[in-house]
Amino acid sequence: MQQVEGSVLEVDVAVVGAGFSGLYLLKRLREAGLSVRVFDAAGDVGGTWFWNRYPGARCDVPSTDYTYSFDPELEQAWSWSEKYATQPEILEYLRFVANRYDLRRDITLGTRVEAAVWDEASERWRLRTSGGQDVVCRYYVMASGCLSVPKSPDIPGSDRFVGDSYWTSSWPHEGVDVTGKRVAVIGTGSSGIQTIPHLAAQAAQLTVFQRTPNFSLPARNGPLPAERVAKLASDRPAYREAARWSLGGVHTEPNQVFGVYASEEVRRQRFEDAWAAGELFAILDVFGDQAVNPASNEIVSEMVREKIRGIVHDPATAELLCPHDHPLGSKRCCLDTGYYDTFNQPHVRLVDLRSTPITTVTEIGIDTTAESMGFDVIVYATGFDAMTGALVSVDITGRNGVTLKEKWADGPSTYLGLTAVGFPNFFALTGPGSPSVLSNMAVSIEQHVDWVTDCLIRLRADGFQTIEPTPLAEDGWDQHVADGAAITLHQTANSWYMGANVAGKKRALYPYVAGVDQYRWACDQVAAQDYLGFRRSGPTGEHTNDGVVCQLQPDVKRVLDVVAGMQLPALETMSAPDARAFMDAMNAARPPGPEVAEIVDGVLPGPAGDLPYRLYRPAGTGPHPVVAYFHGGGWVLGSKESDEPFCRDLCARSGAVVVSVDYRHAPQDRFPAAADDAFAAVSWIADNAILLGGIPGELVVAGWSAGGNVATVACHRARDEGHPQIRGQLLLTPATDSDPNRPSYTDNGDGYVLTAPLMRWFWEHYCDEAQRQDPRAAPLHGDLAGLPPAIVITAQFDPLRDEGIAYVEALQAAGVPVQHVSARGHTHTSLTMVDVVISGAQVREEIAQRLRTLFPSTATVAAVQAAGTEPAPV
Ligand code: N01
Repeated sequence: MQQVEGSVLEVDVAVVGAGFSGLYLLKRLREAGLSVRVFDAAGDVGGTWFWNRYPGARCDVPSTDYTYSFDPELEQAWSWSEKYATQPEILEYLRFVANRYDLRRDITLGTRVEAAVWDEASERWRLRTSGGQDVVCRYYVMASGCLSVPKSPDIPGSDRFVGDSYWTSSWPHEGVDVTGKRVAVIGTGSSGIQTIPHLAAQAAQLTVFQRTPNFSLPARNGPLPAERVAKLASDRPAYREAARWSLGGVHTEPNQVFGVYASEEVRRQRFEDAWAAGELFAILDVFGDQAVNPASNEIVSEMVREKIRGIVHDPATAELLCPHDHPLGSKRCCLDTGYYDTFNQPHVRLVDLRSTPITTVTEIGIDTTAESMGFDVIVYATGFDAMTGALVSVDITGRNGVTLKEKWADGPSTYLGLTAVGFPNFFALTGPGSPSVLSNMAVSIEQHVDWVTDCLIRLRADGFQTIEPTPLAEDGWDQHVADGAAITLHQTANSWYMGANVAGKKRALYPYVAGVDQYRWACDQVAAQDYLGFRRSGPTGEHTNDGVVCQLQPDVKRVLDVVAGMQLPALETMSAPDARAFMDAMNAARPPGPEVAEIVDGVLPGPAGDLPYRLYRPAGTGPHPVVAYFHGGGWVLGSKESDEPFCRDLCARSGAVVVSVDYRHAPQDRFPAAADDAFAAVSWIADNAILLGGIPGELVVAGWSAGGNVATVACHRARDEGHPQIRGQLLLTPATDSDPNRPSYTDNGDGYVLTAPLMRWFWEHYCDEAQRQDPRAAPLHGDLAGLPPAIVITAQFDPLRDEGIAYVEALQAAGVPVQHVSARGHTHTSLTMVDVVISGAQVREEIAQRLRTLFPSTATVAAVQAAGTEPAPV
C-alpha cells in the first residue's frame, strides 16, 4: 500500500514517466501487488506524444505494430484509423489505455522528479519532486523516454529574436497558425521533414535551413495496410510473437539477397518494392547486407538519390537534398508526406548551412555567412539529447555518492541496458545498451516492462529486496554492445544514435544493435539462469550469481541460431561422399568473397598423381609473395575451391598469390596421404614461384583446421629435408593434436558447428588410433625447433582452441617466433564466413597484416601498420 507520512510518500516502486512504458509498467506492477507511484512533468499522460505535437507528427512504424500487444481485448477495443497514426490519435490511445485500466489514480502529473538518492542504511531510494513531496521507494524506474530532453540551443542569438520561436519538441497545445507569415525551419531530421510540408501549406514564405540532408521515403499513408491487417486477423498471437522475435520489433522475412552480388534487375526490383511499400523496415532491408557493407548500402543510397532528383525540379536544390555523408540507415531514416515535392513550390527555399552557416539569429531573422533574412516565425527542429539526456537530467545518486552522470561521463555503462553497477534497485527502461530506438519501441517497451516486473516478483518470492549487477556482468555487456556496434555502419555517421549531435557527448553507438530477438534471448537467459550477473540480497541473505551472458560475437550467434533452426543432419551420421555432397550444396549458397585480379585453375604433381589447385592473384603488378594454402574439412571433406571466400579475402587483403591445393582425402586415402601431398605441393609451389607470378623465396604455408594440420606438418618435413625454404606458417584454428580431453573439447564440443563427435569421425576416417600420436598426424608431439615463424589463430568457442594454444606454447618453448591471434567470440568456422560473419573481417584484417610481416617485400609497410594496432596476445 502507498503510505504518506508527513510529506513523505512511501511506495514499493516509483516510476518517472507516464508514456508508453510508464503506463504499462504501472499496470503490471499493480497487478503484481506492488504499490506504485508514477510521476510525469507533463499535464497529461502520453510521454513523447504529449509533447511532440507539431503539425504533421505521426509514428513511423505502422500503427498495426506501434501499439500495445499485452491485452487482446485492448486490441479489439481500439482500432487505428491510418497506416501511420497522427500524434493526436496516438495521444488519444494512451489516454484511452490510462482510463481503461484505471491508471490515473497512481499517476502524479505536472510533477518532475528532480533528484534520487540511494539510502544505503534503509536500502531504499529517496526521491525529491518538484511538487515538494519526498518519496521513499524500494525500486526506482526511469521510464522517461529516449527522446524527451531537447538538445540545448546551440545557435547563437536564438534568444534575441523578437518574432515567434517554436520547438517541435514542445509545440503549443493550442496550435500555431503561420498563415501568410515568413517562416524559417532549422533542422531536417524526422521532425523537420514531417512538419515542413504542413508549414509550407500555410506560410507565405518558408525557408528551410539544412545542415545535413537526410534520407527520407514517402510514407504512402492511408488506410491500414490490408496485408498486415489480414495477417493480424488470421493469427494475432503469432503475428505479435513474430515481432517479439524479430530483428527490429516488426516481423520481416529473412533476406539473403546481398546487394553487391545481386543482378541489376534484382537490385532495381527490390528497391522499387521497398520504395512503394512506404515502410522504414522495407527500405532498410532492400539487401540483407546493406547495414554492414558500405558498397551494398551505396547501391540503395544512390537509388534513393535518383528518386530525389526525379522529384525535385531544380537540379541544384535536388543535389543539396541528396545525402552523401552517411550510409542509409546509419542516421535515422525518415518517412515523409510530400517532403521533397515541397521544394518545388515557389515560396519554399532551401538554405545549405554547409556552404553558408548561420552566423547568428538576430532580432528580425537569421544571418548566414552569405546574407541576412527576415522572418516572423522560427521553428527549431533541432533534436534531442537522446537516450541518456533524460536519465542524467535527474540527479541520480547511487552507492558511495556517485551520480549516474558521473558514472556515465565517459559513455553509458549498463547491464542489459536496464541496470547499472552502483545503482541497486534501479532500472532504466529502453536505456542505452538496449535495442530501444533502433527497434519498434512498442515491442521493446513491453519486453522491458515484463522483464522488470517479473524480476521484482521473483525477488519477492526468493526473499530478496535488492538487486544490482556485478562489475563482471556489466563489463561483459558493454563489450557485447560494442561488438554489435562494430559490425554495422552506424559508427560511420554523425548521428544522435552516436551522441554526435550534442557537444561534448561521448561518441559511441548508444542503442543495442544486435537485434530485438537476440536481446530478448539474453534477458531471458539472465532470468532463467537464476539472474546471472546479478547480486541479490535480503533478510534471508545474499546471493551473487556472477557471469557474462553473451560472449559470442553477435553475428556469430545469429548464424548459429540460423543453423540450429535448419535442423541439419549431423555430418558424422553420413557417409563421406554424402557429407561431401552436402557441404558442396551448402557452399554453393554462400557469398563468393571479394574480387581478386585473377583466378586460375591448374594441376601440380603429387606423390600419387596430379593435385588440382586454384590460384588467386591479387591486383597490382606482380610478382607477389605466395601462400600455399590447404583447405579445411577434417581430411575428409573440401577441395581447392571449398575455402574460396576465405582464399579470395586473404589474397585481397594480404596482396599475396594464394594457391589453394587439393590433397587426397580419407577414408579412400588415409594418413599420411594428405600430409605427403601437402609437402609435395609446397615443394612444387616453391620451385615454380616465378611461373605462378610469385617472388621466389617468399613463401608462407597456410591452412585452416585439418588444412592447418597438413600445412604445419609440411613445414616440419621441409625443415627436416632442408627444402623448400618457408618464410612462415599461417595456421587458422588448426588441428594439432588428437587428444579430445582438453577443456575446449568439453566446453565447445556441441553447438558450435564443429562438434566433438564430428571431430572424432574425422580422426577415425583419417588414421588409426595407433597413428594418432605420430607427429605427422599430431604435430604437437613433434620436434618443433627450427620451424618457420608462425601465426596461429585460435577461436574462443572452438573444440580445437586448447590444442591450438598448446601448439603456440610449444612453438614458443622451442624458440619459434609465434604470433597468436585469439579470436574472441568466434567459433571454428566463423572466421572463414566472409561477408556473412562481419565481425570476422576485423580478425582477417589482422591476420593479413601479420602475414605481410613474414614477407621481406611487404614486411616494412606491414610492420608500420601493425604498430598502429593493438598487438594480439602472444
Ligand atoms: O531530431 P534530429 P528530430 N544548426 O536530431 C539539425 C524520432 N522522431 O527531432 O544532422 C543547424 O533527427 C540537425 O542537423 P545535423 C526519430 O527517432 C520520430 O528530427 O546534426 N541545424 C538535424 O537536421 C528521430 O530520429 C518521429 O547536421 C541543426 C536536425 O536539426 C528523432 O526523434 C518524428 C543544429 C535534428 O534532427 C529525432 O528527430 C519525429 C544547429 N545548431 C522524431 N542542431 C516519428 O515517429 C541540430 N540541427 C515519425
